[in-house]
Amino acid sequence: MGISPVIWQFLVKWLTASALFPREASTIAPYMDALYVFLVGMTITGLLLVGAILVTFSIRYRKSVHPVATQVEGSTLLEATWTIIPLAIFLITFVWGALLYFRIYNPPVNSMNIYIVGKQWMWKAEHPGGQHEINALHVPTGQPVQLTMISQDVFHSFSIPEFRIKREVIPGRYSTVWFQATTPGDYHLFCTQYCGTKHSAMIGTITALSPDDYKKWTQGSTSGTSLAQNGERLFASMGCNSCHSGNAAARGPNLAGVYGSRLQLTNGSQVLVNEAYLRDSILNPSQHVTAGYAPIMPTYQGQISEDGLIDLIEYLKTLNTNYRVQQTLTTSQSDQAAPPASGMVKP
Ligand code: HEC
Ligand SMILES: [Cu+2]
Repeated sequence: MGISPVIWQFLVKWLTASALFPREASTIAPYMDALYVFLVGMTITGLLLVGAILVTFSIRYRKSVHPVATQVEGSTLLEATWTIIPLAIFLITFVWGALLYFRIYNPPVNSMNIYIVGKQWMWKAEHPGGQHEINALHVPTGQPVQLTMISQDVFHSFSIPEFRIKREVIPGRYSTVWFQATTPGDYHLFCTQYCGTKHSAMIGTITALSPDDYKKWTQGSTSGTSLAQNGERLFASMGCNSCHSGNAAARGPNLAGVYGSRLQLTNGSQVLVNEAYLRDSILNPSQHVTAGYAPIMPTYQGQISEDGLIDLIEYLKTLNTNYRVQQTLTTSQSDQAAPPASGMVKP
């Protein structure tokens, strides 16, 4: 930035105080605003330049002074100047914008993950610890937070103006965005994609808390079971463990450690197993069959909600060893929650 920090701070204070600008409350906000001010500055400079030339020429070459027009031949220097300067400005803007884009869309590796499910007309937030919120989201300051978002119906868009973030929330596909809140406080959450009658009511409050307060909040508002624990129950009650028992003779692959691994598919390609892939392999198993297995897994399309899928995914992510599957298996057999499916291998 060419602007000195003092002028910059003054500018931001003035813009915020005059209610022209939302507060800057995330680490990315000053970077976004710098680019924005640069763009506005360039636009105003261009406007003033053209305006000044227009007025000067109208006075200088008015009819009473210049009754007969003089023919002017081209000037290479002039033409090169007015091509190269704007080109340079556009390229600077492009590179600047691209760098910022990569920064905004690549979450730091140490970020915590929260799920967001959008639907007509509300936002649901699901924390890994099992805290559920509606039209509200509590986050700690000083810690990168990644949101993994999906819509249950139409397109929505998740926007927190004070954090300068906004991302489409799409049916059938996870999209992500991240931020790091800097100042404790309450901030607006908007849906910025027209999504039906009560679109304007699809709003909420983001509460940024200091790390200590956040810890208190998570302890005070837990539902008792984490997402992974809910997923574990689903895994048993939906009969997933009849094929994914982890036994050598099981009909489905062992799912322990599958998250984050690279799978070889029957069609010869390789995939990285992330949240999106897990979701898709539950809904469209025949689309990408793991090498060495028959395409016998049934589709669960329409049988499980987005929340249920999130639970299952969080459960699968915890399966670093086969221990948990075996536990689930024994529990579900002992309380008869899921009668063993035909063809299930007896231990
Ligand atoms: C009838 C047996 C069967 C059932 C029931 C079943 N699966 Fe599968 N599953 C398979 C087989 C076989 C594969 C490997 C072939 C493929 O990718 O379709 C597989 C693949 C997968 C994969 C891809 C990862 C990998 O290692 O291939 C995931 C994730 C998965 N299943 C999760 C589930 C979940 C969650 C459930 C319950 C909602 C479930 N499965 C129910 C048989 C089954
Ligand atoms: Cu919406």
